[in-house]
Amino acid sequence: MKKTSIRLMAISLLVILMVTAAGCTSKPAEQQQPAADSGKAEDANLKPEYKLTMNVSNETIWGQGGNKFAELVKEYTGGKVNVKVYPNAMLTGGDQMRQAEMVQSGAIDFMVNSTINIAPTIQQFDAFSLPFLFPSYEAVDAVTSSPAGAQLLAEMEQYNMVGLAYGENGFREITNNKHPIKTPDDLKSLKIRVVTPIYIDIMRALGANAVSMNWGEVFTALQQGTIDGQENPIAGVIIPNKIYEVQKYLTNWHYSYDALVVAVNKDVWNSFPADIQDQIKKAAEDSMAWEIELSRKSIDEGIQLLKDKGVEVTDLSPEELVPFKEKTKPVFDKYAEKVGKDIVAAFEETIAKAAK
Ligand code: X2X
Repeated sequence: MKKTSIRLMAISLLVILMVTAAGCTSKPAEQQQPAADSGKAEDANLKPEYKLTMNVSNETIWGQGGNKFAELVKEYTGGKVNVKVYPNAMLTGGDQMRQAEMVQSGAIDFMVNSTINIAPTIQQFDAFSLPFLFPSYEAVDAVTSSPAGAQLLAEMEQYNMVGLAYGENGFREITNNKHPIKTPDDLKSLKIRVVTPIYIDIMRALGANAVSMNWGEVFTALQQGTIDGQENPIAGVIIPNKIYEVQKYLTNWHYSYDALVVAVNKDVWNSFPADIQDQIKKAAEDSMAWEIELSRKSIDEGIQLLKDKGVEVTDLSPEELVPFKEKTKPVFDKYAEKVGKDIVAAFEETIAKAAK
């Protein structure tokens, strides 16, 4: 072996020894933390961006609420937590029922999601969808601010999520392109798009032909006549999505209420120091209070706009609603069983008290 090769080998060996030795002299943990601007070591755990999913566009009232939440999180945390809003269920490729599941797994950090879309993951949330359960906004508010409402949010922890606040998608009204709906008979054989099993059962109980479809496909399906109708809140969803361009008739029947929930993956939540948790919780509460107010104050204006656009609006009296309630009662009972009778009883009790 030549002298130069031996010298090279010796140098390599020395370099290896030096690198290994450097690796072994580890510094104390706190010295390894990158210096955070704020000087708080715990903030170093924050991610540069947190993903938030919602099913609808930024223009909907729900969408505006989601964006308000992101804005307030930034403001209240002094810019430390940056939530990026992904609308139109784009993070789940339009699959609206998978959003909650992805927050559960941690693939998505936050959601502003409706109880309809959460129910496939946490069945108890079907409690909100029970047909004709809520007679008024007062009843809704009584429930969301009741111990039973809080218990449902707390239930999310069993599914690796933390529920932060309720918002509002709204009372769901039905639209179609064939004729006014005044009695259950008018629904016979109409092809109505819905989302989850409880709604499929409700529509079938009323004689309609129910079709489950992701929201992102609904406008085109209505336009092309693949379906005759759909049901959604007027101000929150129907107007911002210009559903009036492809639907001639709307019936105000308030048959089902859809709440929103702001929630976060539990591991993400636990990664936040207590002060940031408080700020995020407050951002959820304040943004949703703002969103609920906007949703309600836009209804009258929304109905007027529909009429101006040529939609025939039908209001049903309490008497006219009776046959709809009767026909859907078996569906109510079936899902009350699935949801848990305790929750439903607590909801009903709260609603009865609110009516007094
Ligand atoms: O898909 C719907 O109908 C919508 C937009 O209301 C929900 O996400 C439940």
